[in-house]
Amino acid sequence: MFIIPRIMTADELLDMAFGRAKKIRDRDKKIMTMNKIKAVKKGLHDALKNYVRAFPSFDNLHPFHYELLDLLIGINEMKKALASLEWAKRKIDNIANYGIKRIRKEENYAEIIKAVYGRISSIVYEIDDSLKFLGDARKKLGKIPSISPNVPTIIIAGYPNVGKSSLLSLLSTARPKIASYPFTTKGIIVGHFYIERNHDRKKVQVMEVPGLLDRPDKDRNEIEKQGIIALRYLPSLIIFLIDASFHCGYSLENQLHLLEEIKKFFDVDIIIVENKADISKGKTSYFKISCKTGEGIEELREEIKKRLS
Ligand SMILES: Nc1nc2c(ncn2[C@@H]2O[C@H](COP(=O)(O)OP(=O)(O)OP(=O)(O)O)[C@@H](O)[C@H]2O)c(=O)[nH]1
Ligand SMILES: [Mg+2]
Repeated sequence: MFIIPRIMTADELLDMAFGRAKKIRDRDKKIMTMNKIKAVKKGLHDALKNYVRAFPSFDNLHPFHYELLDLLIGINEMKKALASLEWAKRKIDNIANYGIKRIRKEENYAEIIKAVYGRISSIVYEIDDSLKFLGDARKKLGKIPSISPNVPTIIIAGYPNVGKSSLLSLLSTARPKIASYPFTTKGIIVGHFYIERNHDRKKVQVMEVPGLLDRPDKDRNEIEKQGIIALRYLPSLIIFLIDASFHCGYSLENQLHLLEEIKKFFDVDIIIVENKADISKGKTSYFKISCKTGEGIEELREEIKKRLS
């Protein structure tokens, strides 16, 4: 989704740039010194420019991605780090250009190039923290699943351990980890399926958001907050999954309270589905499925088609 080149540290950038300069030879000392400075300038300039260009332009992001990046990385911090790369690029250009100008007029090439290298190194070291921050940001960006905010989206929400991943893998292409403990899913997971009707194929995005507990937003951790951001910006339909068998470890009352909160805060069509019908013995009057036996899954698929058309 966000493809960013590996970001070098200050040491690596300097090694790269000085390494290129080292290879430059010329019988004319003056020309050689100028070309070495030019090579250092170009190496650093191009690398920094590529880094800045590779990051998305934050103000044009869809609000879902904007808020997600802000939560996971921090938009202001990224902007500041990118601005410091821009600053360094300009500084390096100026230092190099000034050095070249001096070489044209003066004879002490060795002294000038030493001074230029020294000043450039200290500029690059000044942005080392920004480079490291952006390197970490790149790793986090690489883990964000590819989500199109403009494709119809179904969000599977509910308490931890109720079977959201199990349902996601039955309905879509996604193959999330399923386990008998809560908070198995630690980020947003996306799968797809197609609704076919009269030669028409409509792509639908199905998304599991990490298990939400019934608690105020300020108490929610980073993992839960990702789910709230998705619920705020993406769904055409919410499947609220309930486990009335107590197998998940949470009471039905708490789960239904969370459902009420979601209804209150998000103005989206909701299908309430009771999962684990194979063991819950039909405790509620909601739509019943079992991800284990497959009971109710086809009917749910039909209901989804109806609601999305
Ligand atoms: N008996 C029974 N067990 C089920 C059913 N659906 C899921 N499970 C089990 O319930 C447990 C939790 O399933 P997951 O699909 O990982 O639940 P989840 O809601 O994604 O959980 P988190 O990601 O941790 O919030 C696993 O042990 C599943 O095998 C079902 O219909 N019947
Ligand atoms: Mg899960």
